[in-house]
Amino acid sequence: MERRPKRPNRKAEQVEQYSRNNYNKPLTTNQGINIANDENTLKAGERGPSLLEDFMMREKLSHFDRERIPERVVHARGYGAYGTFRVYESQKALTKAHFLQDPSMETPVFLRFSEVAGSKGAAETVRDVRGFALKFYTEEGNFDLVGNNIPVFFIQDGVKFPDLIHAVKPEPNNEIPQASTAHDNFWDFIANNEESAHMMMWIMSDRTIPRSFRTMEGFGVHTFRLVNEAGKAHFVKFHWKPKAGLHSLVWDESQKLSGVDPDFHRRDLWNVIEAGGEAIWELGIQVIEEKDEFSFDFDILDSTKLWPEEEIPVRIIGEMRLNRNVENVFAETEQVALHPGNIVPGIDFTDDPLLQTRLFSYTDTQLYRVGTNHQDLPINRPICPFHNNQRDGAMRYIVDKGKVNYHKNSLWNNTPYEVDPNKGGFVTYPEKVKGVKIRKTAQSFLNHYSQARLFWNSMSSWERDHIANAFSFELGKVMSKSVRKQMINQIGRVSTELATVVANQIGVNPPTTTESKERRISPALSMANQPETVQWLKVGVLLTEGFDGPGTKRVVDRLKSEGVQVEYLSEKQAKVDGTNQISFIPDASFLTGSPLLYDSIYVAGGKNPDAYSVGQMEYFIREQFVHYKPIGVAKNVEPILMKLGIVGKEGVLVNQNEDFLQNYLTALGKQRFFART
Ligand code: HDE
Repeated sequence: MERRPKRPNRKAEQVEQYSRNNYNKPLTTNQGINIANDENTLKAGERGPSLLEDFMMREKLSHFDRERIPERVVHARGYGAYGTFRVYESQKALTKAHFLQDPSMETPVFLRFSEVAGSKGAAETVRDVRGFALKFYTEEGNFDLVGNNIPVFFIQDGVKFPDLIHAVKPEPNNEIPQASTAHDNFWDFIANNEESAHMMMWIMSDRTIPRSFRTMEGFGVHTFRLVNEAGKAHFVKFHWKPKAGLHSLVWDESQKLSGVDPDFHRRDLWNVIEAGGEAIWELGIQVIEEKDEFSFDFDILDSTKLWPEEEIPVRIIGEMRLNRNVENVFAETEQVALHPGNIVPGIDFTDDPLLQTRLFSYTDTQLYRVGTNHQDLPINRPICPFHNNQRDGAMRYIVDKGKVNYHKNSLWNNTPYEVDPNKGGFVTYPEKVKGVKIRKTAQSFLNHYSQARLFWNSMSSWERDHIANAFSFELGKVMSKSVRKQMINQIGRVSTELATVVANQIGVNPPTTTESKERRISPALSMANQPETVQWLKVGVLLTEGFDGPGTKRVVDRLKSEGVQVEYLSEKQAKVDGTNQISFIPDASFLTGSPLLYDSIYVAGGKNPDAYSVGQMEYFIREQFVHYKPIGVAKNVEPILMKLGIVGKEGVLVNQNEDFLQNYLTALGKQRFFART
């Protein structure tokens, strides 16, 4: 086969060719003229007026005036990083996709995470679905897997997407609320579009307030096809399983974090990568044989349904590691043009009506948002050569040589030539289609409540509490009494118990609808019981003058040796001295730091701390406690625990014996103690 040569890190090398380093260079105009004075416009006399002939000022300002491109109509707030993907073993039996054949081959990737509803500058920890959009730069061209952190979607047919998004976004008359679904229009849409029932359960779960991009699952959502060399196809769903486990914030924390650090998620990813770490996911696939297309009690082409993992197991087939930050967020993350229609030989679409519409929308939006030649930009270029007769257009970058720009031709021996399918030319899977032209939802798409109920059945008790609270918050913000009532009836079709709790909370009558009869559970849907890991968790160590030097150092050293990120906090950002000549320089003061920024705190305290410091230690401990986080304190800080009435509570540990360090690490690994409720 005419496979292209293997070259790892080709994307990094490619982007480097287009990169520029301005450090220690003379300041020039875009025409290369050295600039002698960048602080004053050219004026007639010292006190003006300014002169139009000032080409330096004109160039600088008119470029500035055009610095923005339209933000994405959805997923405007996003953050990306580069990495690599490697398959564990050849998937030859399922697909001929080149990047899924050879375990020794690393395929460069770029991943953009995003929040759907908010504008480009919205806070990151809001309750929202997260985008999980990946570009694989394969040797056979770009494959984009543009997914979300939730496996199902609100609607079944893409023609309803503008309605959904209009309803989600701030209301048009007053542009309120920003980056939040807690308003009338959104819940009016949900109440009146029954197909959203399953998704509504997911978005009210903790999945929509992730702790970190690194602790989210990713899903391709749609059913795709994998096609092997012999032309045999299988239906497939793609899953990304985070190595750091699946973890979320709690609602109170996520709301406060929106103020304390609106960049909480990007800061986390950036810092971990800058510190030499990696964000790691495994790629899993669920596979269904073509002959089994109709063997399930849901339609496999319906994007509001998942394939229960207990019924159709997820096979882990590879690993992705994000390990390189971008150099320039605009040039790379903002201009990246992701598109679920970018596929490579061995992968193909299905008739999922949501996917089919997306195939139109993404090219269209990139043409508007980035421009005709968006594919030429460094972030979007394939790493393999690409040749065709497409020419010109705004901002054409490639200089195509020669006089032939059409197919077929004889002057250039009919090149660029079509590639034989046996040598890598893309052939669409020859799916048989037949039917009358019709605008209608398939009968098999009409059961909207079984899987919504399956999700509810599969939740642990604390997850159920969080869902009930989330509904109560969101619907409590709905002004229209009619929409509130409609929503209670809608939730009532999933669970009478849930609807009744929420109804009680928001002051409307219990549901009059009947709940789904589905009684199955799918343990894979619950976030409880995650593998315990402490790597990259962030612990804040609170110190005041005269803290126990050796004891604190022992704790810090052990945490660091386990891969925990440690930061010191104190009253001021100046050196704090402990006993035995041990001192630390705080990373933050009580003023610039916040308990919300840490997965746990260790309060070392000090000798006779002043009232302000004691108050701050109390505040940090209380916030950590109500957010269910593990807390470690030195023996002399125990009185604060007593005052707060939390001595001996789960995950609250005092450094008073040999076992403390191990117990504290175990508590850190558990991350949250929801039993405290
Ligand atoms: Fe998108 N979506 N979408 N979407 N989507 C966009 O493309 C659209 C859908 C998703 O980081 C837009 O470049 C339609 C499902 C992500 O750059 C736009 C429909 C899923 C991103 C668009 C859907 C997604 C987008 C806006 C219904 C999960 C961000 C800017 C048929 C599988 C990608 C852009 C990035 C972005 C249209 C539904 C995920 C307008 C019409 C389902 C992660 O083209």
